[in-house]
Amino acid sequence: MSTMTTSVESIYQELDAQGVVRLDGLIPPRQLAEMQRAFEARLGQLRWSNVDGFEKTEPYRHMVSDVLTLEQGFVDIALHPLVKEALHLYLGDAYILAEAKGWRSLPTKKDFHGWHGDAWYCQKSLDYIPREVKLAYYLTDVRSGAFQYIRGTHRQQPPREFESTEISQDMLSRVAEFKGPAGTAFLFDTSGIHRQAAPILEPRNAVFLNYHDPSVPIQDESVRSYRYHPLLLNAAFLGGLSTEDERILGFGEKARLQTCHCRKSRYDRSRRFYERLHDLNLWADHYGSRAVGKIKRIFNR
Ligand SMILES: O=C(O)CCC(=O)C(=O)O
Repeated sequence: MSTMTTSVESIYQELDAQGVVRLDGLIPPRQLAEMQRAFEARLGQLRWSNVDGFEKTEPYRHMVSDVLTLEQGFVDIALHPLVKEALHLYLGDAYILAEAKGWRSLPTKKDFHGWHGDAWYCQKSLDYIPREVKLAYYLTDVRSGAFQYIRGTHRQQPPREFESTEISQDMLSRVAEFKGPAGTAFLFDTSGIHRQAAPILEPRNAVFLNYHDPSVPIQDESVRSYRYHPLLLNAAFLGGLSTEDERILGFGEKARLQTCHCRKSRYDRSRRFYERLHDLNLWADHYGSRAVGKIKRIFNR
C-alpha cells in the first residue's frame, strides 16, 4: 500500500469517526504567501462599482467570495489529491465543489457565530441527512477565534443552530479546537456541531470550500440568494485539469444555474442613495474636466 493510500484511508477513517480531521502541508509556503497576498488585496475595500473588494452583510466578517478567481493556490487546495481521495471515500463519486469563499473575522468578544450545524439542503423534502464536507484553510496564524468542532456530533441530527444551554458538559469535553499557523487545514462534516470560538483577539483570515452532491435539493433561502451558483473561475488557473477535476469544479453542471437571478438588496434605500451620489461624482468629473479643457485651450492660444 502506498503512503498516499495509507494516509487517505486514515484521513477518511478519522473524518468518518470524529466528523473532523486535520490535514497538514497541503501547499508549499511560497504558494501560501501568494494566496495571502491575493486574499489581502480583496480585503482592501468594500466591493463597489468597478472596484473589486470584500462583501459585507454582517458586522463582524468581511466576506471574500469566489476565491478560486484569486490565485492558483486556491484551486490547488480545492483539487489536492489527498482532499479529492478522502472526499471520494466520504461523499461518493458525484460530489462537486459547491461554494468557495473566505472571510476575515474581525476582533470581538461577541460569540456572533455560535454552535451550529450548517443548514443547506431542503429538510422538508429529505428524510435523511445528506453528506456535506468543508475544507477549511487558514491564511493567518490563529491563536484565538479558532474553529471548534464537537467530535462525533456529525450525522446525528438535521443541521440547525444550537443554544449554548443545549451543549452539555460531555459535549464540551469532546471539543476539538483548531489553533495553528497559516496553512493549517482540516476537513469537517458540516452536519456536526461547530463554531468560531470567541473572543477573537486578532483578525483571522480563512477560506472554507464546500463540497456536496449537486443533485441534493437545497433549502429555499439558498435558492433565493443563489448561494450555490456555479463556481466563478479564472481561466489562468485551469491548466492541466483531469476529467475528475472538471467534474468537481462543475464544468457543464447546470442543475443550479439561474441565468436571470438578481439578488434583492436588503438595504435598498442606501443602495439608491449611493447610486445618486456616484452619479453626482461622475457628472462633477465630466463637467470639471470639460471646464479644465476649456481653460487650457484659452491659455494655449
Ligand atoms: O469561521 C469559523 O471558524 C466557523 C465556520 C463555520 O461555522 C462554517 O463554515 O459553517
